[in-house]
Amino acid sequence: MKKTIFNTESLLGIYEKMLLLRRFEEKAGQLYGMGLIGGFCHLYIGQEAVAMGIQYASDPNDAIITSYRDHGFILLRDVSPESVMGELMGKSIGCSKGKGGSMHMFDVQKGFFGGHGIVGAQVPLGTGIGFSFKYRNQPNVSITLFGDGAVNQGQVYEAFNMAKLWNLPVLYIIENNEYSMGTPLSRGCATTDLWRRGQSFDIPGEQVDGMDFFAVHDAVSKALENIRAGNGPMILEMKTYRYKGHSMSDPAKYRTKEEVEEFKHRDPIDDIKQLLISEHKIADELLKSIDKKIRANISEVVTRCENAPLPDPKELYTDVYS
Ligand SMILES: Cc1ncc(C[n+]2csc(CCOP(=O)(O)OP(=O)(O)O)c2C)c(N)n1
Ligand SMILES: [Mg+2]
Repeated sequence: MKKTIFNTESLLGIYEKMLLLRRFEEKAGQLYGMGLIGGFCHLYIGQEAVAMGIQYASDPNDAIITSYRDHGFILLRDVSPESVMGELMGKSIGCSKGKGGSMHMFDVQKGFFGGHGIVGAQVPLGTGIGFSFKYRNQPNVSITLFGDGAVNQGQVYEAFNMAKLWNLPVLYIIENNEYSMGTPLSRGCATTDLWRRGQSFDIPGEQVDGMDFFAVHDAVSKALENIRAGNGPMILEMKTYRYKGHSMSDPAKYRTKEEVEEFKHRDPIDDIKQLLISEHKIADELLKSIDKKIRANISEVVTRCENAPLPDPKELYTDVYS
């Protein structure tokens, strides 16, 4: 892959961001266990290369819309960890004023359109965002993410049809982490080459190693360029893996230890770390100090969130319709 286009400074920045996602999620899991986060909560641990590769390849004015596994995406849109953690903890300082929680993160000013709990529902919404870009002659792309469990939903194909018919600037990204809750891909999907799911609409697709930041960055950069040139929608299937269970209530006993270990050997953050050490001659001490700084920042964020107020009961009646 094109590792050479990244200099030491940019790689360090990428490493720091990916590690922030990882440590943030670990802390969220811990707080959930302590009862400080309630409701549903789905962690992004293991899949960081996908969000980071997309973020690095896209323009801040491109839109991102995804499922409930959304913490990493909103953090990478430069929404503050305090605003995201505050939302998880149901506090008024949260990005959705503490009323959305884990599955409903939002910051439209930063181009992040959620956080959606209904499997597949974000696909027509993301297609609509693509329509609005085209209608307003904006040169942007709607990056619409969904999981391997969403690919059999009818509304996905209704959206594909319209996107191709109207030549909309939408990049569909399937995060294929091999499981839909406890159901492995092959048990729920008649065809498992998900990148081919747009074929009958003439939407080109490609499979990408979603554990490799460089592969994701490369594929998304090319796809965005192609879509911006007016060539209509595309599909990228990211082969990725989640290290934790589906949600906080899932001990993930449906997977073998060996399978999980195999993917842990391909940890996307370790990959960048090894590259920094071996090719960019970065000292392990520097990387450790980055980790320490991230952990300390997150701890401070949590303290501030613990001290922040809950939403006012009157807020029950605001933001219900937009
Ligand atoms: C329409 C609908 N059906 C079922 C559910 C219950 N459900 C929540 S998550 C999920 C699995 C989705 O898996 P996938 O799309 O692969 O995403 P992942 O959790 O792996 O990121 C299901 C079936 C739901 N939220 N919405
Ligand atoms: Mg899945």
